[in-house]
Amino acid sequence: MGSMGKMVMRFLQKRSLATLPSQMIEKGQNRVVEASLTLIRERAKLKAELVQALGGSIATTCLLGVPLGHNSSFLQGPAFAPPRIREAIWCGSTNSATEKGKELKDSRVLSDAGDVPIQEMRDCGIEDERLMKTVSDSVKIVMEEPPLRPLVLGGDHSISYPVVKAVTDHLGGPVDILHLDAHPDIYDAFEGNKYSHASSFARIMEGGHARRLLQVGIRSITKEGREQGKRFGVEQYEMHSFSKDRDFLENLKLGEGVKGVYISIDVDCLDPAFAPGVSHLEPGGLSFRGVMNLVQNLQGDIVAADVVEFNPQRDTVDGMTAMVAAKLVRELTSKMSKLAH
Ligand SMILES: [Mn+2]
Repeated sequence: MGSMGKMVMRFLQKRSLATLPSQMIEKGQNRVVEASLTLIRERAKLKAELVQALGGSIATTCLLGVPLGHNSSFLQGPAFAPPRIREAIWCGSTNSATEKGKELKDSRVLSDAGDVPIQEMRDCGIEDERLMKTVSDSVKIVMEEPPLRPLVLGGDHSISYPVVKAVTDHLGGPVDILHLDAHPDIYDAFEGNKYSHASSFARIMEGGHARRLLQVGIRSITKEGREQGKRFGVEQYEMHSFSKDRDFLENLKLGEGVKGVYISIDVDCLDPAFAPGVSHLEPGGLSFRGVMNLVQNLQGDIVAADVVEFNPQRDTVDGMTAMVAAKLVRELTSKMSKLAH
């Protein structure tokens, strides 16, 4: 939808709500937020209890869907991604073992707390500031149930800010972030939106949530992107020099002396040949195996992660990019989850 379309929608939304007394709206909004958080809390509790009943684990990956697409500057399809990714994870065309032998059907390896009901909240007029806070609260709720560690399914990239904020608030200090993306997403604000998917890492760096931010796969960056990168001390690894940086990037050691490592994967870090189902097609990207090498060889304690910007509305008819996003999730799960034995 164009920005004019968005403005008309917001006007209509506001007008229909304007016929209700503001107290009533506020009460309704509080109830919807409470109900959303309660559902995620109960699911997370149940899943953590199941892990304990099965003998426990050191770390269990827990999916949390955030179907939010309206902070995208172009297409909003990522709002529809979480169910498509889940479907592809459990698709019968492949087995449920990860490359290095973890069994995804083992609930101590992979768990699921469901989706944050973004559209339901927007339907009752909840604005971005509260929406983002509810995303943060949902992530915290999952982390309050050890050994669960959140792996968030986006959504557009704007969700990484409230997710990283929740993770570092919960752990009590910053993390190192490995950010794979064609874009640095570090504009101070994009088209006036400070919550834009192109600004999430500006908010993360301003908030002091990352000690180190490594951006890999970058090949669409403006002057402002580079200046903001310098301003925040971001380590930007651009694709034009990837062959030179490759050895270093495929042997990363991160998270020591801080609260751990956060991995944020924008599916458009991949070359469109590997992942056509994204909003911003940017040639010259990483191969799927390139991403696997980065992630699988990384040394560090991964406390949380996200996979964002898969746009099912741009995917091929056979859902190729859904499988790609699902495999990223499967292999991140393999990396994050730790069984006791
Ligand atoms: Mn991107």
